Amino acid sequence: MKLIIINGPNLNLLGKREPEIYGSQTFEDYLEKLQQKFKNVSIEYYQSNVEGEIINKLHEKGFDYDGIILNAGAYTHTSVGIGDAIKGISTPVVEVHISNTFGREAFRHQSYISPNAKGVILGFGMQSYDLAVESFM
Ligand code: CA2
Repeated sequence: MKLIIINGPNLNLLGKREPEIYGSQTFEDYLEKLQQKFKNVSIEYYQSNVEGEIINKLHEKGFDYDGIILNAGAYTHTSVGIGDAIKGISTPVVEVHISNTFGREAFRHQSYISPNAKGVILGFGMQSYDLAVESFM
C-alpha cells in the first residue's frame, strides 16, 4: 500500500514552537516512528507552505496512490482551491488535524476539505496520523 502525508503551512515548525498545542516532536522524528510501526505500508511525506504547491502535489499523487493523508493547516479553513483539487482526483483523502479544531476559534470550525474527504480525524495529537494510516488498512 502506497500512502502520502501532505502537510500544509507552518507544520514545518512542529516541535519548535507552541508545544502546548502541537507537541514537542518534529514531524521528521515522528515520521520515522510511524514508518517503523507500519512497515508494510509505504508512507511518503511532503510539506509545503504554498497553496499552489499543495494543489500540484494532490494532482501529481492523486491518481495512483492508495491514499492521501492531508493536514492542510490553516488552508483547511480558507482554500476553495484545495477543496476543488480533492474533488478532481481519484485517490481518497483523509483529512487530519493534530488539535481539536472544534474546541478552538470559530474560524477553525469551517473546513473546505471535509466535504470532499473520505473521513476526518482530529484532536488526537500526532496520533491522528496513526489513525489515518489505519483507516486505509
Ligand atoms: O491542528 C492542526 O493540525 C491544524 O491543522 C494546525 C494548523 C491550524 O491552522 C489548523 O487550524 C489546525 C496550524 C499549524 C501550525 O503549526 C505550528 C506548529 C508549531 C509552531 C507553530 C505552528
